[in-house]
Amino acid sequence: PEPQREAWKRNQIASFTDKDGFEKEVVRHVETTLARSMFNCDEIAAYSATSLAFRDRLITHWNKTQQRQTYVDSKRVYYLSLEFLMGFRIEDVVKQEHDAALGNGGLGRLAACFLDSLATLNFPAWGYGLRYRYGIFKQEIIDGYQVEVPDYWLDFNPWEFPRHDVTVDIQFFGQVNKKTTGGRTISVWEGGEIVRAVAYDVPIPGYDTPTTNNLRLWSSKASGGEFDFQKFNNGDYESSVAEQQRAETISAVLYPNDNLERGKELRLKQQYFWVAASLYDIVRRFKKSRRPWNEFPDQVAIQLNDTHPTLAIVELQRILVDIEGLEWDAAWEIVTGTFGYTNHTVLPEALEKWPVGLVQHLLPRHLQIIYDINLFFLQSVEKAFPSDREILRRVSIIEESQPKMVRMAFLAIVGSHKVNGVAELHSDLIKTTIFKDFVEIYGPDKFTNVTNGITPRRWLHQANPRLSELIASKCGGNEFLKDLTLLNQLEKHIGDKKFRKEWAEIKYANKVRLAKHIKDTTGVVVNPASLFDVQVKRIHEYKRQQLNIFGVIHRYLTLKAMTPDERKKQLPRVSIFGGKAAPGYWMAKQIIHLINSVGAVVNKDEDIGDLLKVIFLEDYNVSKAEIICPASDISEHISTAGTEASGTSNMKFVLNGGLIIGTCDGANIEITREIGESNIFLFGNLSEDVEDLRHAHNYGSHTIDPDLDKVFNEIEDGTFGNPHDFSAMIAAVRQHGDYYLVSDDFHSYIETHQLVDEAYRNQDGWIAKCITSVARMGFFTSDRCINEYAEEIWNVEPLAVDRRSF
Ligand code: 4GP
Repeated sequence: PEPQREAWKRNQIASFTDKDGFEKEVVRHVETTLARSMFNCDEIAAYSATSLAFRDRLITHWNKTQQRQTYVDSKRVYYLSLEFLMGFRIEDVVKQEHDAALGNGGLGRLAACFLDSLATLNFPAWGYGLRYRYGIFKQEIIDGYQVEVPDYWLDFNPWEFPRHDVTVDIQFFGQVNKKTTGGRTISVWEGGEIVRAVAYDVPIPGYDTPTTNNLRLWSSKASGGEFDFQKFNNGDYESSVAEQQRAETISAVLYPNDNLERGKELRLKQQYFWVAASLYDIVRRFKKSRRPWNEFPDQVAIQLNDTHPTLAIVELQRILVDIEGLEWDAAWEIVTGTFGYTNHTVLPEALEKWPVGLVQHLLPRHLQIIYDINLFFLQSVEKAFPSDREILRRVSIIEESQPKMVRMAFLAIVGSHKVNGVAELHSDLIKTTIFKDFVEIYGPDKFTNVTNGITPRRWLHQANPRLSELIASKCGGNEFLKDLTLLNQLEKHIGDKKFRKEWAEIKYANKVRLAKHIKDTTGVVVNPASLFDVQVKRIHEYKRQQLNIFGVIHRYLTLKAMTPDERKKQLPRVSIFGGKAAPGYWMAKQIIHLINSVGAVVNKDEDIGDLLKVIFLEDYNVSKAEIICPASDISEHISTAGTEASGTSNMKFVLNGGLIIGTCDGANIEITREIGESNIFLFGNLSEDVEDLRHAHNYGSHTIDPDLDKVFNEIEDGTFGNPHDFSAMIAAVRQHGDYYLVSDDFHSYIETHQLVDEAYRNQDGWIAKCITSVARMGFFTSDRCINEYAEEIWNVEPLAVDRRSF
């Protein structure tokens, strides 16, 4: 009401236009919310009060954004992802703050960057995920081995808001019965068990805009309330809480696999629980508008982040046909108009398949619908390719294996209007390999590419504030954080000596900071003047940390063979590794063990001193990436060509003024195109040759690179501990066909590292390369990705913001 408006405005949460306003709010929270005095305000209290003060403002913006989006009711984007690898950190006070580690690696971090861009660009968008009680495990290194420790991250999280009033009951198991009502036969899914989904909301603020979107995470809870008092009173305490515990298990833990699927029943339960709750929410919001159903795709775009949410396609078809009473064809047109599917990998072991029997048991009605989707799809294929029986077998959503399997990627393609890969090479590869038949069936237009990107707000401005500030001083202020192509203004300053000097000083300071972190966490002292060579990412054979550590051993042997005088001429290097291995991935764990074993020998070798240090940083995560990326001179993106869909840390390192050594794979190729071949160190075989090489290994003669052979011999001599521990790694190359082409690429890898050394000796030239590269990185902002998705896949517009109303 008008009369109260002014009073309401006065009482509104201060919007912190000045430091004092913020400080007052912090003090207010210490004294009232936390009921303490400033004299007994410890770190935790200071942290809590600071976040609460900030949170107040966030909530105001969030509420207004939501009100406005509801009022305008334009098309919304829903990003469904089982992982959102957020990471939070505010220096010092914030040692208190836990990383929100709800993801494994690239796929989850991409989702987090996308949320940031969606809000910054003012798109009406929601993220939907699961609120895991245990995020990705914490990694400890004990005696050189990875040990997993649970990460219970929900102790105190000021950034989430439980919505106990937003709940959805999710059904599992049961049976399907046919019923006739009004002359129409319908399928009714009955019986089974119900688990309740409770919403927890996390506000996602945009940069330099009041738009604050919502990330909704579902938590599972027993539907029958806290516990069964009846059983409790009967003295059966254990089973009175059993139901609750079983229900809570669904959202208890993030599966710790990256680029690997393991067909566990609980995982399928997670997937259905999450998509059913999210769709219920989305459909409820749509129904409020009372629009006809055929307008659903004009109001709703749902993006499937990998195949994990593919059941959403089936669930929406079920809602429309079984519950809303639409005809099959009309419903299917709505479904396919709504969904888009992003593929993130071509690795066969990562493609999701579920046993038909398991789906039948858990989701009986969904299996029927999947069979019907498949039937109609195969009928259309048969019509188009009448004499080709083979193609039907190849593209069927049901794989006729023992046991029969549901191929989730095929279901995702059939149920979406667009399918995209995440870098040019990868998008081409999916069209010519795993999804080739579907390009024949649907034509090429259904398949597209959106090359990944990263948010410069976090990966430059927050992670590397000094560099961001220096860049701002040359690019006309902070605008570049919203339009990253403005970085190109840096190029005209390359000749400016003072600028280059400042640039180099910032890099050095960042290296000092990382050196301190290394000292604090490993006890090893490294010289910040050395070349810092970094490979941090999930440990995986295809990412080839083994190639890196074999290269390090080669360097060590080369240095050992030198005279002291020769050694003096060598460039000191620190090889830094970090990354988690999936707990069940034995070979990846052996790789970690080898890296640590090499470090243990090299780091205390007095002949070598500073010339080579080998560091394994424990528990690599988003917060640590923010310390590591700004401190890197060269980073390694050395996957076997054709295996890394895109990679995004390659972009983070270059944007932070580091160069990269890499294969012609994923986004490395586009990075090269943008920054120029002379600013990147490429090596190794090309993707088009990989198949032939593998074939030759298995069916022709396979000779191991002689330098690599020497490395293997040294390991086998016991230089780095019990050789038996590493025999499988060596055998993978020597005896088992060297699937990842370690030997084929070894020589060119070593040679290219020599070029890196030479280039680094010319510091002026090196800095010029770094600045040029940063200047040309504008393309790799996630803002560009989101605009491409919006235009090509979602058909949504941003919602203009009126700042005065905030
Ligand atoms: C990852 C890819 O391995 C990585 O190349 C890509 O940059 C990232 O997705 C984001 O698109 N894939 C996975 C996975 O994490 O589990 O498939």
